[in-house]
Amino acid sequence: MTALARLKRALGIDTRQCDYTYERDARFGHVSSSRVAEKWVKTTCGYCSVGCGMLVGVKDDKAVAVRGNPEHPVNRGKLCPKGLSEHHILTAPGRAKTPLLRKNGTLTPVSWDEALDTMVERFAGVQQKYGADALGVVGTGQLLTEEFYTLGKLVQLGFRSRSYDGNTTLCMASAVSGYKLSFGSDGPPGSYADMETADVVMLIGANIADNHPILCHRLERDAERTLIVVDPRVTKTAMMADLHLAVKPRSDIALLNGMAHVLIRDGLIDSTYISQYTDGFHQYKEFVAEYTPERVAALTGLSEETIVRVARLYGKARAAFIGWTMGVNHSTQGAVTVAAINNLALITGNIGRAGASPFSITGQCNAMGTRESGFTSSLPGYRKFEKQADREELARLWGLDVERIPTARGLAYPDIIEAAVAGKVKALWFIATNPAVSFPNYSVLEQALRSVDFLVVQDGFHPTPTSDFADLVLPAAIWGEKEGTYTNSERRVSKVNRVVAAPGEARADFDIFLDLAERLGVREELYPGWTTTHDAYKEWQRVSAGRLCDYSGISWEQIEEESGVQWGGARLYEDGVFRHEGGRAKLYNVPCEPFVEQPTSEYPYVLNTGRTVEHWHTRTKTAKVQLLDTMAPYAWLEMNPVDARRLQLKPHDRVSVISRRGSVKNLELRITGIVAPGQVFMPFHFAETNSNLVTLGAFDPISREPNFKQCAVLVERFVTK
Ligand SMILES: Nc1nc2c(c(=O)[nH]1)N[C@H]1C(S)=C(S)[C@@H](COP(=O)(O)OP(=O)(O)OC[C@H]3O[C@@H](n4cnc5c(=O)[nH]c(N)nc54)[C@H](O)[C@@H]3O)O[C@H]1N2
Ligand SMILES: Nc1nc2c(c(=O)[nH]1)N[C@H]1C(S)=C(S)[C@@H](COP(=O)(O)OP(=O)(O)OC[C@H]3O[C@@H](n4cnc5c(=O)[nH]c(N)nc54)[C@H](O)[C@@H]3O)O[C@H]1N2
Ligand code: SF4
Ligand SMILES: [Mo]
Repeated sequence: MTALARLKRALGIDTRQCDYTYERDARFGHVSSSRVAEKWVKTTCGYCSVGCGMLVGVKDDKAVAVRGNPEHPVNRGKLCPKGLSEHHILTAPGRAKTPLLRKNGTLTPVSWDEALDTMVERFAGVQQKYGADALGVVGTGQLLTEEFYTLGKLVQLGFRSRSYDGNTTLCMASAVSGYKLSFGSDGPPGSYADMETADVVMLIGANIADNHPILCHRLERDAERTLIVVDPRVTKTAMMADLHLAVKPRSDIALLNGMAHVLIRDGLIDSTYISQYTDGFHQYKEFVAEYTPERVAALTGLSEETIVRVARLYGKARAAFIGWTMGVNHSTQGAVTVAAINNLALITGNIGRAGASPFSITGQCNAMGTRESGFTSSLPGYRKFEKQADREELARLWGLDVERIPTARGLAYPDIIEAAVAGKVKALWFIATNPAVSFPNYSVLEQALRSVDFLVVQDGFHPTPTSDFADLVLPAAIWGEKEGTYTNSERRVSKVNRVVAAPGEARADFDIFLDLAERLGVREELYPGWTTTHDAYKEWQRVSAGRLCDYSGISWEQIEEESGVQWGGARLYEDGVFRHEGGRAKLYNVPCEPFVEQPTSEYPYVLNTGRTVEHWHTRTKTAKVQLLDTMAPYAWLEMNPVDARRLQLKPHDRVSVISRRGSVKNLELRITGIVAPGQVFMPFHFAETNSNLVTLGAFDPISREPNFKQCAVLVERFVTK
């Protein structure tokens, strides 16, 4: 036994777990007794949608350590660097601790009473003058399900505004729309376990090694399984693959259609499944006939042999799994690319069986919770705004007049921003999102923030690049300071528990919402007798009963006992009954189109943006965790050696990235074969070198998701003036 293992055993720590705090201390030869926990609180990680179970060590009412929960079915005791250091976030500097109202140009501390009375009054003023939809509200995928459910009712039924959406439109909207197109409803059909069972796993635009690290354990090298990764970059995930397909940007649809062409040509389809459970095969077959390997090779940059080989691998698999993330969703063709993925699964019967699923890996810890309960792109419980029966059912469940329930979704996030610029939305309320860093084409966003009459930012931290613009800052409790549930990518509902008290006067978002309802005079009507998030959960159970996302049989107690319960069981659509009228899935003809802003001689490079393992989005949290921030303290630009040579640039040179919309100055250059010639990549995490100064305001016509992954840029040496 190693010294470290002995030390861990002496401290009562399971040696199979990797606990950063103790490992580091052990290396320095001492264990600080101030970090030895008195108790361990069971909870779920608050970063990504993998949804790892963890235990947070508490001493003297402070979070002092984190361990993976060995009993949790998702992570089996393991955690990634962000999870392992998550307790530090609960003592991080920079928290918002008191409400702040702008008075004579300065954000000034005020009481909660003054803050919320002012907010209700200013919103009412705007709505009386410009109409109910002049209030725009943008939520997040990072609250508790109980909070989303409460907020949706507050915005749509209390404030009566339909201009309501979430940062999830920057993220999962294309997956939601694609599932609706193919299957008639949102809802990822498979489970993580399917990645282990499948004999072919294809990941498209998903860099799980950086962004869902604990999922990598499902794909540990196995002679029985072929891992195919489709990504223009040689990511860490591509390096894990048996076959990496470095496709040209946005040629995924051509690849998928080309695979379908080969599958049909070579008889590798499941004709029984197609005829029993799908519509549209005849026209689809004619359509993909044009996607010959030769044509697809030209579109994707892959060889004809590779296209045929991948199609045959997929078609001959006993069970094949396709996972995707933002390399698919972040596109003006995101929703239809998802439909093209679903097409492949349907024609081969790779759905509703162990190992066989088209599977959108979600992003934020509770992106799923908001999709199901949020009241943004659909009514709670995946009900449809346009369906009379759905509205009537909800009205009955809520004891409300059916006229109160909107008959169509309101503006999506980018359209709320546009409406603010156009002077139609006159008040904005952002909850747990930081658009000044995360929204594309910053200059338009800034105009929106500056042109509204009243801007409220509700965040756990202040200042943030967005809260700097606010007229009112509401300080919120964050993960670790409140109780409720998150639902992960595989539909697993897990419990999130309170570890410590929120700092200063910060309050849980849930309590802020109820207080606002009280001031609006709708608390008893919308939330009868509610005091805790458990009350919200119990109502959500009743409202979701009988729906695809049915929580009615999943009690908090059961979730705690079983370390998470999947709604819908291990997989959906086992019976082949889909959610379209008539119960059949639909096949779509999806043409492959060039991306919106093609490179030119003036702007010759395609800029790709994304993530790195150490940081979370806009770094309001991870910049304050020293361990993470010292590993990746600033942004960089990846460029291929061929291009660097042409521009006479050397490694570590300082460069600027310039587009038609703006420029990012003074980035470190990394010269690397990770990116192909003609392409460059930068992370979007860093406010000080904000990639969204240059990105494009182009959105998917169906999902309204931004095209974050391709725009045309020029790269120049940065010179200090
Ligand atoms: N460490 C960390 N983990 C995270 C997050 C984080 O901020 N940090 N955020 C979470 C969230 S909200 C999300 S949504 C997920 C995102 O997880 P991912 O989607 O894995 O993250 P990205 O880096 O945005 O993009 C993934 C890949 O898409 C590729 N791509 C770009 N263009 C194309 C294309 O045309 N075709 C294909 N096939 N691929 C393309 C990029 O090269 C990139 O490697 O991560 C979650 N996990
Ligand atoms: N260029 C480019 N831009 C992108 C992307 C990209 O790949 N490229 N990815 C996009 C994607 S997929 C996403 S999901 C978005 C993410 O973009 P954002 O949503 O803007 O990112 P976060 O930094 O997670 O912002 C969450 C905010 O909520 C606060 N917060 C955390 N917990 C709580 C809480 O419990 N209550 C409250 N009230 N506040 C809380 C945090 O302090 C933080 O300020 O970025 C998008 N933007
Ligand atoms: S993989 Fe995701 S859920 Fe798991 S520890 Fe890391 S950030 Fe948390
Ligand atoms: Mo996301």
